[in-house]
Amino acid sequence: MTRVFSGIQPTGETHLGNYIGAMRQYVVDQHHHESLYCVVDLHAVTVEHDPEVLRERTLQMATLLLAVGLDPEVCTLFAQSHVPAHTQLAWLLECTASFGELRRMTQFKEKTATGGEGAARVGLFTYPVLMAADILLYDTDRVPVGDDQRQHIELTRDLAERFNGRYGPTFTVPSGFIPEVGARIMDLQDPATKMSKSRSSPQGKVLVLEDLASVAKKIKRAVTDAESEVRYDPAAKPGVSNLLSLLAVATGGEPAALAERYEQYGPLKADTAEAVVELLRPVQECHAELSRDPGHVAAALTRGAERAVELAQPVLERAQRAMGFLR
Ligand code: AQP
Repeated sequence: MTRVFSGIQPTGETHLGNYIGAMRQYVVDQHHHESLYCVVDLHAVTVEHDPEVLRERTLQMATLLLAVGLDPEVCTLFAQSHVPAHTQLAWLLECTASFGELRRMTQFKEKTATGGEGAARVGLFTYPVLMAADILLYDTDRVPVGDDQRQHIELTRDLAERFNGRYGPTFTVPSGFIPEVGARIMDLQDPATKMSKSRSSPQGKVLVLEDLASVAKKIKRAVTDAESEVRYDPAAKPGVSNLLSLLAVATGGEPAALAERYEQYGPLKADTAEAVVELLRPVQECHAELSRDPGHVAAALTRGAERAVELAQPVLERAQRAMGFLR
């Protein structure tokens, strides 16, 4: 059976891009493949953080994953730091990766653009290797992610192939699964850039748990362009195309076909706002219910970690033996 793995950080507040680009795929995949989903809390400490907030957000992210539809009886949901094999394998892979290839990671360049490299934590530089370990540890075939993760998936594949070439067949070489529509939800105020937890302004991003009246308002105020033609053309018309993508995801349609139904931006914005509100409403209702019982979520994470350890340990030991460690 195909094995699926994906991770999501408990940093910032989860936005529509995270939901549409990643979480939505998780919910579908869990019913078709053996699926593991991980709240990657170790990745959250590559930048400054508050320990109490990290604890809260790890539980909140797990709660949200259950609210969007993950079923812990069907998939394995766990916190990364509960499975020590992630950091153990990361070291073996750090000794497989080269400085030059990590230096080329665009996210490192972007995230150090303002503060400079000198002050950046070493973990911010090496986290793509930890991400490769997260994935390779489960003999993963398929990794559902948004478009911004392409480079990380390529690195993971390169490291798996290099390790297998040097030390003998050890890792499954995974493929990224990037959805055709919604893989890159754009900032509502700056549609040339992706919706981002850290870089979008409050008006540029819609949060999954945001007040629904505010969601509708933000979508109705989304930046479009000076023309009036409704056409799906992400390069030439990023704002309008972003609205069409949101509408398509929320209604199950196809962006180019939906464009033909509109002659003006106003009705497109109104329909998109309504559709996104209805997409988020059941998630918010379920989240409110689950939040009343944090013990249930914590127990699901504990059970998930037990299962993850069972799967990860043999793969870690396989890699350790291949690399020459006494086992
Ligand atoms: N705008 C987006 N459109 C579609 N998918 C997106 N993802 C992120 N932004 C978009 C996908 O969400 C998943 C979670 O990624 P993560 O845990 O690495 O999230 P993050 O980095 O904390 O979130 P952001 O918004 O990407 O934060 P910034 O920009 O601050 O680093 C991934 O599958 C990702 O592709």
